[in-house]
Amino acid sequence: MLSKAIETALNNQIKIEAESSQIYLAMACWAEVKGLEGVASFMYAQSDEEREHMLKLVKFVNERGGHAKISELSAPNVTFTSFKEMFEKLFEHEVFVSQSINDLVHISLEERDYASHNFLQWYVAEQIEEEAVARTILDKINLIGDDKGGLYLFDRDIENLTVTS
Ligand code: OFO
Repeated sequence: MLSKAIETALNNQIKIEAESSQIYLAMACWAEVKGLEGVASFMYAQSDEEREHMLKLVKFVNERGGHAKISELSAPNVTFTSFKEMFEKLFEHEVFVSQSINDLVHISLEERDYASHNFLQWYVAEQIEEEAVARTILDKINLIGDDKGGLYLFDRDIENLTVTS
């Protein structure tokens, strides 16, 4: 059985994961209309994964005697000044999500909720991977700079970087 404090915190995370899915869907659309198919499919895949993260939490909350709340979401950014800016935003967002997961882990310990603590370890590991992928992409973008040929190759290769979960 979930305590009120952990249920509220998990519901907050459900909203964050849903918003992450929307944020990356908006990035996918921007990349697609700019003609970068590889980047777009990477972002569509990221968006799908965030929905999976959300659903995993929804089911956990409901199975543990809580009630998962599906709430209104903040609208994501839909335009970016450059691909670099878009991937910087993705990285910053993943760092924010990691912080939120850390806070949740902290609450689960305060509440002595070891089932939730155990469940959350999957998210801790996932965030390490997602931050690492985002960092690798940013390094590549910095290497490319303004080189159009480099951007073409980057767009072709990024699909191999999709995070698996
Ligand atoms: Fe990319 O973050 Fe979910 O967990």
